[in-house]
Amino acid sequence: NGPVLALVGATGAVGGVMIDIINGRESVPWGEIRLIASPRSAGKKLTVRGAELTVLALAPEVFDGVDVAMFDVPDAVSAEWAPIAAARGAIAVDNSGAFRMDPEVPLVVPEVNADAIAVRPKGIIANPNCTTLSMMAALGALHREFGLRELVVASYQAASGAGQEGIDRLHAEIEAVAGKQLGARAGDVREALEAAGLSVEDTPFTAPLAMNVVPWAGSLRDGGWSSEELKVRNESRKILGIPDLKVSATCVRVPVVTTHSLAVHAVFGSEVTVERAHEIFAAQPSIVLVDDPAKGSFPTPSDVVGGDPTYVGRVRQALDFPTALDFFVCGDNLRKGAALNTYEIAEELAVRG
Ligand code: 11C
Repeated sequence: NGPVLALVGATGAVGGVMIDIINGRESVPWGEIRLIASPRSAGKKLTVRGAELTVLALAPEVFDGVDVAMFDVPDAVSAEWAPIAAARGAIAVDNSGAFRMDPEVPLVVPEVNADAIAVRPKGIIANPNCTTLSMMAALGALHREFGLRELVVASYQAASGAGQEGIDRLHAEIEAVAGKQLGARAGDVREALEAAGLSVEDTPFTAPLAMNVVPWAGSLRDGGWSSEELKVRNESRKILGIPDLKVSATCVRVPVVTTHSLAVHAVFGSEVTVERAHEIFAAQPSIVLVDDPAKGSFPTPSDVVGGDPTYVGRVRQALDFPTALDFFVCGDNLRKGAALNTYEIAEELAVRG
């Protein structure tokens, strides 16, 4: 009758995308799907593959009989409840940061390291941060041929990385600055937001995001690094299986609603050409190559949002670095960056029995 799938966090921003993804699949391997959320959201009714399901309140018993439980909830909720689900016999696939760097928890991007899901002593599998994920399909494919040695990246992260609150804030800021002649004097955007009642002391982005870029995401760590930059470093090493990979990241928020982008400088163990990189990208089913700058053709977030693949363009052989490539990637941070990759791991588990 098929395995039982649970979705914890069914009523959140990523949970909604997860349900869209399940509804959009031609077929699913599941005999039953359970929707779970906080007691506050329990009782809501949501339609999944034509059936109206009632959201259940998070409790230990809801995991009884569940084979795979996907978690799209804050770190602290996952830290408490993924082990409970695992103790009740489910494999927890967790999209929070709670377990990603636990050596007993695989961190999986199916097209890069699918086999890692087989070794999961805690019954938990982690899904990477959306910023790391956005470049993993491209880097994994190149690494298999050229051997990745060093990575220098700058991110251009969308507001929805900060959840619904981030989306709402960006929309409100854009409304507050719309039609005004701003951007010629330091502080004028900030003043316009304050005048519209949008305190810049109380924003998920630390600074105005409309008409701006903000070199900050996450929380402060030693040495002036942000938690997001350290996640990019640590998670890339773990997913690619290169513990000593040299990584330097600068994470930047941009006024885009959804779809993270990254400018990537990747140094390899052998010489690389754009032609071969194009062939490698074209052969990877989860990558769409959009790379014809003479025709103005390259990926941008507003052109690719809502899509499942990683979009890659601006591929260049770095002029002063014979073993390095520079390129630009865009990936929907709510789909492949979160819900889709989590769901792909769950389906892989179902396929492998
Ligand atoms: C952002 N990447 O764009 C973050 C959101 O570790 O799962 C996801 C945080 C995480 O703000």
